[in-house]
Amino acid sequence: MCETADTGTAVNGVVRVQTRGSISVIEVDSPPVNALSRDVRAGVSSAVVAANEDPDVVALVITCAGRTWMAGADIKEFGGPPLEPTFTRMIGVLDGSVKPIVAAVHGTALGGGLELALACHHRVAATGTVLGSPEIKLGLLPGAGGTQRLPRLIGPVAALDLILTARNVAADEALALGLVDAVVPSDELRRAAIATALEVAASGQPVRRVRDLSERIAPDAVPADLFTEARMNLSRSTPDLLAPQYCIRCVEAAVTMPFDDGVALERELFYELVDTSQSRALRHVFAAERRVKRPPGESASARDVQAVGVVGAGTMGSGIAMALADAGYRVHLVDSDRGALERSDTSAAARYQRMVGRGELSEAAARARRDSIGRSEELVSLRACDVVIEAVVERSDVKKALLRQVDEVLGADAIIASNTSTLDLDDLASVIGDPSRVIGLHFFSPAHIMTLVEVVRGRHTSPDALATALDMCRRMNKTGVVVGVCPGFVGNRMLLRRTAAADALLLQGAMPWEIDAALVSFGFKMGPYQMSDLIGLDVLWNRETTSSATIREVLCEQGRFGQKAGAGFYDYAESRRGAPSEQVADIVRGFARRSGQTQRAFGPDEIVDRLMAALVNEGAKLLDEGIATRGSDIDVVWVHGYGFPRHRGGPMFFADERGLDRMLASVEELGIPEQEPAPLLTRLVSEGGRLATYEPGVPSSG
Ligand code: T1G
Repeated sequence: MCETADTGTAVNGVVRVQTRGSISVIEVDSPPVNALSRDVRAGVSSAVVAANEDPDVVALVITCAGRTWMAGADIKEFGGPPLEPTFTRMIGVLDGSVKPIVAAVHGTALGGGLELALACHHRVAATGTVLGSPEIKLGLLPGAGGTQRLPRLIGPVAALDLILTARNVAADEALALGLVDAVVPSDELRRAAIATALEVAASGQPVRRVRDLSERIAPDAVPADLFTEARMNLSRSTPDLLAPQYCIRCVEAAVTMPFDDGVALERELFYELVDTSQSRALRHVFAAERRVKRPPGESASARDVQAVGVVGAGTMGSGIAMALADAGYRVHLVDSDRGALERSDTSAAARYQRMVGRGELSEAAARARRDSIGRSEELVSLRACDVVIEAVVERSDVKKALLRQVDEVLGADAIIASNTSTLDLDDLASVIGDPSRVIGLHFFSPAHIMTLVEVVRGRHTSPDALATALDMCRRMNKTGVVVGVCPGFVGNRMLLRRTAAADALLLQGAMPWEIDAALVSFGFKMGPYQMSDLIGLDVLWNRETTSSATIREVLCEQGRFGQKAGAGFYDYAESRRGAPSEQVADIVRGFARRSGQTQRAFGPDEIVDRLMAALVNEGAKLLDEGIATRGSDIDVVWVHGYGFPRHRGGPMFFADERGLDRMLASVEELGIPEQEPAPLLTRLVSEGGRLATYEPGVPSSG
């Protein structure tokens, strides 16, 4: 951490300057992450100019107070007009400095923060610092000279790697790359930066501007196929994303054009990206993911949770136990079936060994992780737990009986969570003496991998139980979204509507593979029928009562249970990916004919409209009912729980982009009785409102 200067002259509300002998120490103090807002840019620019005009100053140090060096541009400024001084102007001031500037970097030096450091002449980093160019995660590119300076400092190969992977580089790798000149203990950072500034000034050498470096970008230093290769990789990995392609153009310009021309191209392409739907969608998701940490309603402090119990050592329970162990909790996994406990331990051990093999864990850490999950057949072992999560079979009678037992075993203030995905949490809570300690934690399978958790707030759930659940999600590196109680909560209730809309299209002339293809080209990893084959068509099928009433029933009656049976909606005999099946086509056509509906072809755009309309309409109903509290929460649920492509922003953001009037028209074409238009959707269409920014009680920006 950077100690905060105890004195100094305020340049403005977020930048102050302290003179240490002949060194001007410029300190940015703009919590929480010293984002490069207009005021920060103005303060730094003025301080650098003043130091250059001060005859007593021989060199400058730029440093930050608080947890981190500047973590990038202020994302809240995007979408509006560029505010003076722009990044270009601020970087130009640093470029114009005739006195050496040393950046004293700590925390997360990201995006524009890294670019500011690159415009300094030397960089000293504290141990533990990470540096990176995450702009493509926001659908952008490093727009303050980063695409031109990085190649000159660390070479175009490393520069492309950093920019296209958006990964964080640890301090020691940064030192090896030449991104920083020294790494020092945190508590010596300011002193070391000042010493560097004095040393460089005393050398009498001209300032070493990164923009003037040329060795790393000399033609013979650049692999001939670097950019062709990079473009080919993108065409395979993220063909739809614009920002990575624009980044390649800029880095290529760094090795083919003069510096200023490269900066001009970078700026032109940056402003082009800022206005794209992809960047607005990615920035929307970024902000929405942070908003979900602050649910509306009474706030409370999270309790200190050390030991967590999990009841049920099946797939979900074991996954939850591993997710908790990964987060450093002591875990007590209970199951009356010793075989289930042993299988759970075996799969955990295998997973940790795989992580050791991948270099993600040391042997010792893997052993400690495995040992942090205690296993027992006795509920009494839960006594010392601060939280207990039940993940037993999805039957109300079984869950209620268990919850009664758990209630007797636990301490009075332990929190009791249910992982139910379909049952009424309030009904389950009714068997607990104090229902305020009951909450839902709907993990998604596999629980140790999927990032979404629907945090179900019951009628009596206390604010501190809610805060504790959200804090646990944060510790598990998961995204907890608070939802209300209803069948399927938010995600699955919307998914059911999308499935119904897809099935309705089958009766009007579409084929399963056409529907899947439309969603895959939209950006999903798979469509509804590919997902059904993966999960298994027989999951909800009843052998006793089946009566060939639906396409799924007929497929199950023919043993076409999906991938596991070698056939489902698709045939898997020839290819693992599955091939359209003539047999299934005949079944679909038969049902369509008997439905008496007009048959016609559907293009991908119309298929997407219909399925999105079903999603969005149900989302609007969830908002109307208060089950979801923000439109952007629903987007987070779908991006994190259902593979909604991030660069599309989530269903609500997508609907706004497509046009709510067009969505409403598609809802009306669904022709599904229980999917009549949601009142909120109709109202927002008439008011010109937006779903993605909708929050009851908060004016929805048009
Ligand atoms: N601008 C404004 N606010 C930001 C911010 C940013 N860049 N980054 C974080 N915040 C807020 C965030 O909204 C939250 O506020 C609080 O800080 C803590 O964030 C010109 C164009 C830095 C690793 O992409 O990756 O520079 O909601 O909960 O988990 O070429 O925030 O509490 O009120 O995430 O400890 C490039 C984005 C921008 C970095 C900290 N930079 N931020 O993680 O805390 S584009 C980024 C992060 C750019 C240049 C280009 C993370 C973090 P609140 P948090 P965290």
